[in-house]
Amino acid sequence: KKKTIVLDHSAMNRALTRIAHEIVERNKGGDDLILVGIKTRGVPLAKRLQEKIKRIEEVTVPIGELDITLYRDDLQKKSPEPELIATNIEVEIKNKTVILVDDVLYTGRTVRAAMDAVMDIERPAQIQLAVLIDRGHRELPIRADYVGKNIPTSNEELIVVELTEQDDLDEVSIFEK
Ligand code: 3GP
Ligand code: 5GP
Ligand code: MG
Repeated sequence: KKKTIVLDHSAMNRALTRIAHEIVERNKGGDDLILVGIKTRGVPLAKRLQEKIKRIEEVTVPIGELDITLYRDDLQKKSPEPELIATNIEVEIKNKTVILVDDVLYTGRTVRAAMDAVMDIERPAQIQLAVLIDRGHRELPIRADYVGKNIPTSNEELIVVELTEQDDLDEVSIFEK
């Protein structure tokens, strides 16, 4: 049962454009940044931010990927901690600012696992977090530096994020589980 569309293509694009501007403003440009997408949908979002930052600053920020397991076999029950499956970060992160990118921020456990994965590689200067949607319900002291849209949800609701790179359209909607 679809409840509502919370972001359509234009709204999503505007939110990502704003985040790209916020990233270069906060970091005084695009140098010394690395965008790290959390699979799956964090990866195309990181790519879109890379393109937008390139248009604003004329620098190509390198991209990496983290694959962190689905830790819920059905999406209603909580179970073990999310775990890292694979990293693909080809660039040196020492003394760089790593910007983690994910579609939805919920309990914060995925981001915690992602921060561990980054720190296991090397010590970055900073880690920042960009998410398209913050749906609340944090279980750890984690917050995003850049948020496309805050959507207060109940635990019975589900945010569905569709991106043209993987789905047939750009849309974020809320469903009843
Ligand atoms: P993603 O590839 O966009 O990250 O985790 C697998 C997919 O299931 C995710 O796709 C995410 O969109 C979706 N999903 C919906 N609700 C949840 C949830 O509560 N936890 C996790 N891990 N994924 C969820
Ligand atoms: P967390 O670890 O913060 O609980 O959940 C974050 C991860 O789980 C993100 O990678 C995100 O894809 C996924 N996730 C959690 N809740 C939702 C949701 O309601 N919708 C979608 N699309 N993904 C979610
Ligand atoms: Mg995700």
